[in-house]
Amino acid sequence: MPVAGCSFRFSTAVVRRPGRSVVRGLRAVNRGMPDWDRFRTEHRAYVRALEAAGVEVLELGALEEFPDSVFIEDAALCLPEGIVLLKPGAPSRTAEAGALGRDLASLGFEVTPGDSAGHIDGGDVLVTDSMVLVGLSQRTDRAGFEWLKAVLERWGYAVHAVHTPAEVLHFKSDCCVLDSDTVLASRRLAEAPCFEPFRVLTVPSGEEAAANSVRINDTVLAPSGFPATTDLLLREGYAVETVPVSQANLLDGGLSCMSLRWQQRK
Ligand code: CIR
Repeated sequence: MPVAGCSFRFSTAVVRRPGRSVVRGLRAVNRGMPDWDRFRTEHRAYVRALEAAGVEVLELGALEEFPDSVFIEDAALCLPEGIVLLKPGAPSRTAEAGALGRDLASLGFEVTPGDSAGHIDGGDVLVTDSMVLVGLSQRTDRAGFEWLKAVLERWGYAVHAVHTPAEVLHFKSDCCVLDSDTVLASRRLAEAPCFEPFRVLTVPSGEEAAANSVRINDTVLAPSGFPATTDLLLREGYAVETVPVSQANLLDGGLSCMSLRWQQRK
């Protein structure tokens, strides 16, 4: 059952180290090859930022056979009530969830198998304090949504399907939770009816990628290189830590997708 703060108060995060194969990760448009050393350096900075925000970070080993497995958020959903494996929609990523399930089980976590007939990526699942919004997208279909809805309703969550614009890979590529009542979103999502109950801060034009920020406890981690968004967040009273994600960006990844974050029950 969702409780106030459950969408940004976290005790635990799981990340996966990038393998050398990450440079072959999927991308919609080729904007240059990621640099492996830079990717690794940026990933380490990301882990340090998570720790500084107050979560315990559990680091899983690299999976060379899955170039995109550093984008771990797409393969599972972690909530205080339990961990659900998902069913990533890209054919090269579908089996990532099984590998993640084995890793999580070896850490002692119980997981609900991702046995949906459809597909669903974690990047399309926005957990807020009052509801879970699932973006139907290139990676998440109606069957995947219906399956996750049935799982989460058993845990007391209200789950709604929303539309992800065709040019946006994942719903959360373009939005994030800032607090119980507020989301940050790109202009193309900001006016979506799904955000009606929320106060929406719109990312300044030209900085759309900064909508993929992530609030963790009292800090908003925002991608570096988007000064107008950082200023907006500071003006609104949020504590902001900027984190470089230039190499993940080349693979359509950002801050939210490189960790699973949740409040573990004692
Ligand atoms: C992919 O296309 O699946 C990866 N290259 C990027 C995934 C980013 N995940 C996310 O935004 N949730």
